[in-house]
Amino acid sequence: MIAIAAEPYPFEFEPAHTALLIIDMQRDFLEPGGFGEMLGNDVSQLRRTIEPNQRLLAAWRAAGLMVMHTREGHRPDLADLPPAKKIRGRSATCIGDAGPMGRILVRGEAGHDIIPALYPVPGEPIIDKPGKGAFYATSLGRLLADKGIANLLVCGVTTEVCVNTTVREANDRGYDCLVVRDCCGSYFPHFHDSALAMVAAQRGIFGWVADSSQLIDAIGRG
Ligand code: C5J
Repeated sequence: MIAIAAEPYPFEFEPAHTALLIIDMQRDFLEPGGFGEMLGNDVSQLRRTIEPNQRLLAAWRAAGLMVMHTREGHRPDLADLPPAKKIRGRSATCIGDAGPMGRILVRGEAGHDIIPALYPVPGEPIIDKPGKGAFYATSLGRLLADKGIANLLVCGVTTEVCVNTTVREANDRGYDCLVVRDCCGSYFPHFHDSALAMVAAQRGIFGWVADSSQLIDAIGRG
C-alpha cells in the first residue's frame, strides 16, 4: 500500500489495483486547427497538460501498471449520436460534419485520434465513448472489474466536462478516484480550478486531487 499527499487527505492505493485513466487527449481538442480551436478556444490551455501526462505515463508504464485511454466520438453512421448532442451549441459545423481534421468526433477520422505524444502502446485499452462519461455505453466497467482495479488516477481533458463526468460515474460505481491536477486541463482556467475544488470539497465528496509529482515519486520509491 502506498500513501501520497493529496487534497483533502492522503490517498492510499495499491498500485496493482490502480489504473491510470487518460481521458480524451485527442487531436481535435488539443491541436491548433482542430475542432476545439475552431470553436474559438485557446488550445494552449490544454496543451500545457501534455508534458506532465508524458512523465506520469512513462512512470506508470515503467512500473508495469495498468493504463487506459479514452476517446470521445461516434460511429461513422452517427447512430450513437443523440440528435440533441448534434445540434447543441447551434454551431454552423457540428459533430459528424466535415471539420479541419476530418469528420468531427467520428471514429477513424484524424482529429478523433489521440495526440502522438501520448499515443497508446499495445496492451493499453482504448475506450471509445459516445458520451462525456467514460462508463456510459462502453466496456470500461467490465475491463476494470476483470483487471481487479479499485482506484482510478484520472487525467485528461476537459477537467469540468469529461474528467468530472467520469469521476462522478466512477464514484457511483464504487471506485476511489484521484484527479491529477497538472495532468488535467480546461480551455477555461477558472473552470479547471472549480472542477478540482468540487472533487476535493466536503472532505472529498467525489475523491482526491494531487499533482503528478506525488505519484511519480511514490512509484519511483516502489
Ligand atoms: C468536451 C471533453 N468538452 N472531452 N469533451 O466536449 O471534455
